[in-house]
Amino acid sequence: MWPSFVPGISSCSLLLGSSYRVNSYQRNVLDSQVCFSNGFSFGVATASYQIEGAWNVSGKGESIWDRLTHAHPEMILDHQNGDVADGSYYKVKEDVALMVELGVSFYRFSVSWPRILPNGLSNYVNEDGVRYYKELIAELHRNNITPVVTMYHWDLPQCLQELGGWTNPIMADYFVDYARVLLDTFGDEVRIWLTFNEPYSFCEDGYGGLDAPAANSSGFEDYMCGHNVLRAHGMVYRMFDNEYREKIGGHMGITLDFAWLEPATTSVEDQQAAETARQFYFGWFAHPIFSESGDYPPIMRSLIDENSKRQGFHRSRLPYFTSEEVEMIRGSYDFLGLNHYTTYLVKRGSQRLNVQPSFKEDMNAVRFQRDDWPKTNSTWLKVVPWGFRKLLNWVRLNYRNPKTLITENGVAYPRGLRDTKRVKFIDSYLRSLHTAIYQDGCFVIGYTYWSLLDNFEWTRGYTERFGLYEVDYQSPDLTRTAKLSAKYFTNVAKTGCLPNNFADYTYDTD
Ligand code: GBH
Repeated sequence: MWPSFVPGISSCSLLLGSSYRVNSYQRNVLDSQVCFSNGFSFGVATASYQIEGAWNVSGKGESIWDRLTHAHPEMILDHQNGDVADGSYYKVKEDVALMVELGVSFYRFSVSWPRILPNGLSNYVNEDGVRYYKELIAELHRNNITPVVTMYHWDLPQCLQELGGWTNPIMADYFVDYARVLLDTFGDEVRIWLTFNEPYSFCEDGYGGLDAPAANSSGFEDYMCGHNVLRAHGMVYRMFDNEYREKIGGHMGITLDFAWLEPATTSVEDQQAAETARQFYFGWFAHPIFSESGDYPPIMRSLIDENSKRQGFHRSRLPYFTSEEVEMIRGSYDFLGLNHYTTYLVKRGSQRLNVQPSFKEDMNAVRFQRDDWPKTNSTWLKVVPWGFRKLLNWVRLNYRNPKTLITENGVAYPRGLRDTKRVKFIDSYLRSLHTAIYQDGCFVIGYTYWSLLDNFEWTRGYTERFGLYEVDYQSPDLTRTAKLSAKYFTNVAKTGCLPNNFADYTYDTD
């Protein structure tokens, strides 16, 4: 799935002639049709806690999401949990068959740390956890689907949270031990690794907010979490580089989420506020790894240092890396995994939260969305396809055009198989992505739809459905049924082209 082409303006020519994928699936290719080049891959994604269920069977340990949903169901919108979820733990063949139907070339899933190491530590490996992921990986290979494996998609072993979780510096060492188990166990069959999914989300929402472990300590614990996660990522990447790459090959990256941040007005003040917000929301994790100079973004460093001082703290609330750590983390990637869903406008100003110091107060900028942007079934997600192109270009210009895999993009709408809105969402975002690649020269090698299946959406429970396949949570076998968007995505994945019209995908009644 790793193309040799280096995109640039000239790669526009790829749109003509020879690099069309021509197969029996392709109908009436017109010259104007929007096509991705041959090397470009399409896939789908999920995450362990959101789909597996089987939360306490066959030796699995408790995770921080098991704990939160059991102890505080009132903190989940529908008071539900991932105990059963989509039952994917029991449906390896069934789920992979859906991917075969879609014609995708890769599957991004995550490994549950407490399923492999029930207590979090590597002195005891749970063999049934190993068996499950081995079966899944083998079934993928049998069907020519490349596994893309995320080591950490938010389900920390509860035992490690008792030690402070990601706020404790020793967590980086324990993550290295866990990663070593994964590389030793699955390294021969997995070539593409992501260390973390969206550190911003789990540090800010988990340690700064009310996602598990719900530490709700923004401006302190979020920064500690980020610091240790960046160290953990760098350490695992260096271990991979020094001890595994030659033996087993492969590629390692990290997935960061980036909602595009557009200035609310053309005023210099708002332009600056938007750029500061980009450095806080995205640069916090991207700058130490992907920038030429490494370390935290200078604006983040100086604002948090100044604020901390003014607030009477003896030291900055944003920890400092040693110069060895800066070097270790700088450049610790083979590719960037990018999650993108939506866009916000930004203006200068305080949130006036009137509380303790916080991440949002530190940046002195406010983020909001326009009421006339199309709504979805997620309060935070409005449909703004042009933001996709803008953020990809910002990444290209700021981080020397890194090789990028879109590891998530998707949308939730109310239950229903005739999901024409989802078809339009995917189509419009893919058009924006296409322009970024073939007109602007952004180096993007693949696109992953979130998600294969409806699933447990964290604090939103089962109220938000992102799947190409609907899951019937009332049926005993958790029946999966293709939505219209699955049919659309099949066509895209198999031809590499976007259909010229939606005639096949829309209904008169819509
Ligand atoms: C992704 O994050 C996750 O990686 C994935 O697990 C998840 O299923 C998918 O989104 C869809 O939700 O509710 O107003 O507090 C995307 C980034 C960051 C978006 C946290 C939602 C919470 C906003 N997410 N954010 S709010």
